[in-house]
Amino acid sequence: MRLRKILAICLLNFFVFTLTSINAQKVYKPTWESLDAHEIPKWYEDSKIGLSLHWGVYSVPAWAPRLNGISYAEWYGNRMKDPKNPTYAYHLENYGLTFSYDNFIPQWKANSYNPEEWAKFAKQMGAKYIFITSKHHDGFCLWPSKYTDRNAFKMGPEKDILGHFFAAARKEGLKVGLYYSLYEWYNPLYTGKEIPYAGLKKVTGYVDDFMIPQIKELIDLYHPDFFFFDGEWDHPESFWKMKEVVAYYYNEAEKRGQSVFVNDRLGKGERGKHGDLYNVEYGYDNESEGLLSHKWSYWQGIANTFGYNQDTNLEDCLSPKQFIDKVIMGVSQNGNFDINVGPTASGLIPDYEQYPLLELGKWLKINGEAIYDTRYYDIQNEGDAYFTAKNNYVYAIYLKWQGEEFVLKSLKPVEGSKITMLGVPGELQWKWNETDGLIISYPNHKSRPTSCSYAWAFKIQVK
Ligand code: H79
Repeated sequence: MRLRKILAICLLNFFVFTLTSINAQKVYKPTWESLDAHEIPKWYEDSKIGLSLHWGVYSVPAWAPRLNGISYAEWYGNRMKDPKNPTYAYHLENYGLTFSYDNFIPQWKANSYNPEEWAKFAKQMGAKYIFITSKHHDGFCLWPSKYTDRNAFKMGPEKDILGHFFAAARKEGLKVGLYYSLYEWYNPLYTGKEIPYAGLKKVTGYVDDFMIPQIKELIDLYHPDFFFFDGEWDHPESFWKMKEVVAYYYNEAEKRGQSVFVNDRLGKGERGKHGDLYNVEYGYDNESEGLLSHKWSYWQGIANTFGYNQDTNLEDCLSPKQFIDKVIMGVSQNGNFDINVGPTASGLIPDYEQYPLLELGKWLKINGEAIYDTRYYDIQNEGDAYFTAKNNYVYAIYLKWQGEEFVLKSLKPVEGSKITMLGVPGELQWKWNETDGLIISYPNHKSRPTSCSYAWAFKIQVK
């Protein structure tokens, strides 16, 4: 009898223990140790391609000089005040000395704002997630923040831009995130300099009473799937208290069972150290960087600007081939590609920005199998062939057409392996030997397959 009772208690304990551990949420603490244990969501690793948008008051003047091909048109509000920068002269000529940046606010009408179109476009180009500037360095907010009237609901467009954005993107099945700039160039709360700043509500501390509450407000209102923070470089993490912010974000997401991530811009000197992914903004040297064992993402404007720049020529834009090559090279090195477009003030994505992205979408319709859900392979590339891996397969994606024979010294298929080229029906003949490696023949077609004209992917069983 006694034994039975003990057994029953044991059993009960077992159930209670199991049930509570199933329901147990991870709780993150505001320490690097705790936050570093957070894992990047599988959905992000699988997704590979995302669409980033920079849209705001700066989309009205929409101008910046180009330096080595790159422009930062979203920096207008800062550069217009620097007599050494061409933006100063441009502003003087077009608007005059007394026209302040905040005078652009009422001119931002966002008349053609149609986030459903943007979300559909993102899907067409093959992106699995989308994100937008909730607030850039100019401090203008794209949501009805209760902490400032400097927002698109109270001024300018008079719309809850983020509310519509989240609804539209989620309706299309995209993950949705936000860009948020920690610093603001001219916010008197931040700089301590009393200057006119449209919409400002006076509180005591920028970080404690404004920035942190704003980020929490965004989390609570929209449950974003991720954050790309920026503008962290003025101060260390201890100033911004981003460990607290990220712990709050992770814990709120845990409660909802949501898999979220943040980038590594969490304080001066912290890039490449913490956060779920490391952000590379422009300039990544494909050959020397090699394998990056930490998840990273490549972030750049397709037209080499983030915000809309009216002074963009076709040659300022990546061509479809340049862009698709970069995507392939990045993915083979454990990267995602977060490509940015800058809609016009009214809300249209310029045609020259759409074109390369839509070409990527077409390429992915055939070759997506070699990109999505893959992981990096032991070797990133062999000459013009870049590798990705999934299950028992390696995909060798050639950036250049080779002719009738494709030679790969670094791959050994399993015996009897079928080798195919994505988009081309039928098996290809191949042979392998110790000296020459793998030789795939492409004899049935004297010319390139018409399925694609940018890059060609072989599917090879290696396990
Ligand atoms: O939001 C986009 C950029 O505005 C922001 N990050 C991406 C995602 C960014 N802020 N600063 N930087 C990128 C790099 C700094 C560039 C600068 Fe300059 C060089 C600031 C001053 C000199 C380029 C030239 C921008 C303004 C003048």
